[in-house]
Amino acid sequence: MNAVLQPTSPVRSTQSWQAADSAHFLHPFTDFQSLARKGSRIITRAEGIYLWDSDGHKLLDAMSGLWCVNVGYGQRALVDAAAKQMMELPFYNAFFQTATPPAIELAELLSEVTPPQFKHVFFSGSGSEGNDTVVRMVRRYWDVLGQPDRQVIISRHNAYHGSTMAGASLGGMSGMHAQGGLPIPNIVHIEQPYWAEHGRSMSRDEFGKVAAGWLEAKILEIGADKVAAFIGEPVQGAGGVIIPPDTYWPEIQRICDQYGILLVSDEVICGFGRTGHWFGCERFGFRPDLMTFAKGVTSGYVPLGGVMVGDRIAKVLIEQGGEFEHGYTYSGHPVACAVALANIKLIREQRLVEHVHDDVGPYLAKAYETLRDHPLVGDAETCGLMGALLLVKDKARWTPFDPAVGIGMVCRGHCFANGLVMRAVGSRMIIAPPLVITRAQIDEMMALIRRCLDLTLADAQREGWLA
Ligand code: PXG
Repeated sequence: MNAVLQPTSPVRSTQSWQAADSAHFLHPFTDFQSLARKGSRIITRAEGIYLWDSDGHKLLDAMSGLWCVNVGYGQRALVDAAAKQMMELPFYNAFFQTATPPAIELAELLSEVTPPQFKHVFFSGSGSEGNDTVVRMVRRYWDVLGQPDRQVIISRHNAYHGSTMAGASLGGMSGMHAQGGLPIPNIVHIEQPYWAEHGRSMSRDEFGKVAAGWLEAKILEIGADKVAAFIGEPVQGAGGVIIPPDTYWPEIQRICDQYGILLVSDEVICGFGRTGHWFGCERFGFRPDLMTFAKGVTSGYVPLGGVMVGDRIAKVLIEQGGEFEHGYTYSGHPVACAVALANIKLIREQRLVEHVHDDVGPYLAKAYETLRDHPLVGDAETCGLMGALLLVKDKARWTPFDPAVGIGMVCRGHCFANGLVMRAVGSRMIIAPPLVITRAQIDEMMALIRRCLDLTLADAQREGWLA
């Protein structure tokens, strides 16, 4: 790993950063007053899989920033690619019959590393924008084909597809829908394939088919001639690393095929090696018509997103569509594309997808198995380099804690205090570490996780939360 920069001493004190932060910076998904009382943790530098805060504390970043720093921090090749491109051509657009070399080369490379039906890409600046493009493109496709009534896009409860109007509408987060008049029309949701919540009376495999059947039921309820597409994350990330049974996606594919409905895989988290395959749809064996990506495409070094457009749709839009009236200033931003090129080349050269598939993915899976003996852990599961722990009050029956306890946030507090970044989604503790993580670093992470679970258990015993 290259060290890009030597540690620099912070120019301001933590207190001064925090005061300016709460005076001026409205953070995403944040209760502003409550954060102002506590003060932000200021992250000042990073290297490999570690972060340092403004007080000099070192943290193992088991969330890869926000599911994105796949190649780890401090990769010189990405920094050099950005600097070189900024000197040569920091920006030019792709609107009026122009293009730039990095955008063209990235489009070419993406068609190589994605499944064979993808030969075209539409670039955006983020995953949310990518999903806005999905909504526009899916509806345009059916318009061009003379089926304008095919408007409805089916998604899932507890899905996350971003925070723009379309992204948040596709997503199934009730808190988001409660603010701002969402979802927009013609987006509906079915239940998620979460076995622990909906399927424990069945085997996982049986449940996978039942959960996919909810899509068929919804299509029949709406009328197949009104349904445009189904969208899903191969593994739901922000929803709590919900790993579907292996029977789920093939059955979803069968249903989409049967009714002629477009299938969209939101690969913003699962793409670029996270599951031990280049893309999550390859792990789960389905063949999407569109694939949203962001995050791992640049390992988060600069913002970039987009949509891979499968042949079925590309052919119609190119041959019959005329002008597609949609695009962003930064569609194909040359600096972002140059960084993505360097990132994807690095993933290939360092064989990071194979590293996850053959080595650290199975190693993490075994390590997670051992957590099943912990008194707080109801379930422990992984998929590639994503992992989830379900914290329960009663192991035998998986009785949940009183939500007022906020057991996940208690555990997360211990993680931060002990040098580990883990995320809590309700009572699920989740991880998605950089793909460059080694076995020794997984051992280190597991020791931290166990310590934090022990501390959380001690709290639960002392406070009477187990009663
Ligand atoms: N699709 C998926 C599957 C995502 O996970 C987006 C789209 C939106 O991407 P942008 O780049 O617009 O943020 C995401 C983003 C969390 C968390 O709390 C997850 C995301 C974003 C913010 C927080 O786990 N995923």
